[in-house]
Amino acid sequence: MASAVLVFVVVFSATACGGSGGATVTLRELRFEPDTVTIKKGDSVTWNNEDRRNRQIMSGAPPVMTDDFMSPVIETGQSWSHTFDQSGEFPYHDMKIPNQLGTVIVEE
Ligand SMILES: [Cu+2]
Repeated sequence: MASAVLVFVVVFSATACGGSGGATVTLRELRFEPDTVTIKKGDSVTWNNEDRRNRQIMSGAPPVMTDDFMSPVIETGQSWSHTFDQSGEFPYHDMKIPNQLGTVIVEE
């Protein structure tokens, strides 16, 4: 039991240290976790689908869609990343659950 926990911690911190930063959002039942992430310009956000259903991320907050980014359908267990090359505040939603909102804040 203790070794299983240790392996998990090692894998998790190795992932967090990879690349130049960025953030990870977990897609769970009816929510984004966390629903707001802050990154630096040039960093990426990765969405991991741990929900039972397929998900699809699109920029904008309905009814205002934007064309900043849109993922393909992300199946359960899959992930998708997007690199943000411009600073600003980017609201997004789930195409399957339009009232589910998140925000990516990209700092200069
Ligand atoms: Cu949409």
